[in-house]
Amino acid sequence: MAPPAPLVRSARQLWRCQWHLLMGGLGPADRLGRYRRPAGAFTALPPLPPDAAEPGGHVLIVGRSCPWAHRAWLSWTLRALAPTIETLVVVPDPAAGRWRFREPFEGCHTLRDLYGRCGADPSAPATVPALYSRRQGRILVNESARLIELLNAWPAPSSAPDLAPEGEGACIEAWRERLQGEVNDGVYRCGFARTQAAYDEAEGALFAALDALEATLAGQGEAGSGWLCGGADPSLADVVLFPTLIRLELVYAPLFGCSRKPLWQLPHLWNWRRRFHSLPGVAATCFPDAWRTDYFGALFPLHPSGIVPAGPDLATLVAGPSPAAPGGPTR
Ligand SMILES: N[C@@H](CCC(=O)N[C@@H](CS)C(=O)NCC(=O)O)C(=O)O
Repeated sequence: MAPPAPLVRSARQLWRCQWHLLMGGLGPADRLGRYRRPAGAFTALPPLPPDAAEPGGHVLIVGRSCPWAHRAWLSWTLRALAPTIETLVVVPDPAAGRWRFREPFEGCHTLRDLYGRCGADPSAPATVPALYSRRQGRILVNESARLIELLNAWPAPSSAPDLAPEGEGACIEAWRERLQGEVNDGVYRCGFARTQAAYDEAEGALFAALDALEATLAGQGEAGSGWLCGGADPSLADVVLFPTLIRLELVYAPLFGCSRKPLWQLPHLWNWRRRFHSLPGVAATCFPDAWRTDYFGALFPLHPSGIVPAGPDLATLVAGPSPAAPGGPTR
């Protein structure tokens, strides 16, 4: 039997109050209910450190579920920087709302402790990714947009691709600018929206950007390279797109309401994602089970039951041509 209407009404009101309270900490919003990402601590692009080429001098701190860390991890992978930069994976502590080290790192148990030691303002969030210099004993940069630029300038093997070749500069910049707000942060703007209008605005911008990406890739025709700026190798524009797109059906569609159009309906983008995933080393940066557990587990105000959904299987999303593409499998 349905619960009595007055009970439903008061439970709804109570939940709404608590939801706003919880969301205040999780996803700060402006007065129109639009999510506004808080500013970080070490956001400027630092100069290339003099000991950049020395093995063991630098540590890239990442978390498996974080898409901002994922773009740094991808840049590190594609640039083959393992000989000079170690990666260190922190694990979430959802009850405390922070990242912790598996083993103490530089005497610290949590990322917050390390930020504190490096002189970060206590009000700034202790976020991944962060690039730490052992010699200087400090975090050089924690803004992923700058971090990937630094990694692209880092001394790398001659076989490693330049992720920002000069001839593609304007194209890369234009896509990065758009993707950052409308796609990368766009999915969070959908999920953390506090009003229907805020959600509608973010969701509309997100799918308009995905349509624009699809049109760009389709416009390259058969002879195109299939990367966003048409180069022989993926660029930073492709790098920043991948972490969001690879989480789309697994997390952002079911949890953040980014479900207007499943990606298979954008066949060029679907194939782009499959190709990017097949680049050497990329699959090793993907952790679908951890993504699901971390997002659905940590974002309690959006998903109070805490039940982690089962699918879809990542392998099915990167296995073959889009079902909508000519010659693709029929559904
Ligand atoms: N501006 C940062 C944002 C990074 C970010 O928000 N990281 C999240 C995980 S996806 C985090 O570490 N949050 C911890 C916190 O806010 O305390 C970047 O792009 O690098």
